[in-house]
Amino acid sequence: RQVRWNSAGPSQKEITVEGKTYKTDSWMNTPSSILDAIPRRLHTQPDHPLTITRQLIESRFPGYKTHNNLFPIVTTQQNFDSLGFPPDHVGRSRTDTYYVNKDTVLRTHTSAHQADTFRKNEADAYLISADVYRRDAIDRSHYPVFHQMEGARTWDRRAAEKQGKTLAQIIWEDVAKIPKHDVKVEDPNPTIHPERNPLQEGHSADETEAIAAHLKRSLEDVVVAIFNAAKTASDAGFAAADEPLKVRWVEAYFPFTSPSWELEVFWQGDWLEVLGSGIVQQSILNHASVPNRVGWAFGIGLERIAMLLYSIPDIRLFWSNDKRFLSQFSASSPIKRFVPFSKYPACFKDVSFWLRTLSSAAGGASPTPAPGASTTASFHENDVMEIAREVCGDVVEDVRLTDEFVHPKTGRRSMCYRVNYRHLERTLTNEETNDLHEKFRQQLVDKLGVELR
Ligand code: FA5
Ligand code: MG
Repeated sequence: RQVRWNSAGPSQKEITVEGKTYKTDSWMNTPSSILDAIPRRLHTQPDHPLTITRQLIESRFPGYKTHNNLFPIVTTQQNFDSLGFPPDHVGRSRTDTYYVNKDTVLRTHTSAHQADTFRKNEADAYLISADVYRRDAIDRSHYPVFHQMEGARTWDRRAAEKQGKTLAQIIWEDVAKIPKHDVKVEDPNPTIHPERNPLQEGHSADETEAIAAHLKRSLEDVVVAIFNAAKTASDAGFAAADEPLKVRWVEAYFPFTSPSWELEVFWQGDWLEVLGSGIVQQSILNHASVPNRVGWAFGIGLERIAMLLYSIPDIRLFWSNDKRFLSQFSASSPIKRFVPFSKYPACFKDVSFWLRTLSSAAGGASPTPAPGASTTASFHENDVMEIAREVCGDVVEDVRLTDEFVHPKTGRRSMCYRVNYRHLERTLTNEETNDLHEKFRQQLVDKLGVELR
């Protein structure tokens, strides 16, 4: 075990993760099950589908400096401040982010390393692949630990000057070097827009258009490469519909890029977001002591790409040590579609409860309270999700809110969640599921102070 809880005196608590020790405080909300995931580093495990996916993407970015081993515990400065997140941004909330202490978090995205990597100034371009951590919903495409690859490409104005060219000229020349494709791309929004996407200070319109073109062509090339790899797979799921690949660029917002876009791929009848990207805010490069550089960055979800590539139906499978899963992937042979082992039966169980109220303690419900008479204590669904993960581990496939109402007289709020229990590797017994569900219900009471109905 690489994660250790140390007890140093009655009020002092610390944790040690891979030899690094952190003091915890009242901000600490990271359960040991999450800390235990840190040493796994799935994206570097030989023949793991996330490793193969990472390598496939890396192969489309020759010359980019790769980082695959950056430590996941970072400061709030790295994860948020260095990227221009405002102090009240929801991403900073303890309901969304795993804290170790007030100033220390498990990185929520690979962008946490952007400023430091720019500051190192080792290369014009880099790729960072890493595990990231978010308190989030539970379903087949969300898991509290997943993997991202961050990429960035910058150009140095002084290098252009030396060559006697404009920066835009140099970038357009680089755009021309990116492999061409004939995939249909929807991209209706103008790069520059007076309100939504005004030019960044110091950037010319031509530079901005050139950087945007380089970013978009580079990432389209990745998606086309993934699609082609999936197509050559026998009976490929991604290409199974025999439909041509369709992608589109959608305007997005990130505090650290402007303009910003998400790339979506049409898959199984729906648009699926695969990455976020944009032109790097000049202030970030300036603060990183490379004010002469301009460029773009992206962050892509490796699980999402691997699920497309192999037709992997459930994100929990990436964590499986079952040979029936792992033996299906090999870095040295062509991509083959994942053959699911038989799907074991699902078991649905509901839990309904009243939320804790702030005024109900004082004598309970009054005879004729006005609607909203009692104030509901703060409640966040991610806490329910986490308790489900803590109690049930990967046996829980899905947790969904199925009903919610406010009592007309007491003003109390009731919630009903439906939990789908399903083991990936075997059939659960009734007893096991009942046991898990009972523990889950009890933990909701103990940790959230709800009243079961
Ligand atoms: C970000 O994390 C930004 N840091 C991306 C970025 C980097 C933008 C650099 C601009 C410049 P977002 O939260 O949308 O953005 O996540 C990026 C990608 O990670 C998503 O498109 C998706 O592919 C993947 N992703 C996000 N949340 C999850 C999740 N819970 N499970 C699996 N994949 C996820
Ligand atoms: Mg997004």
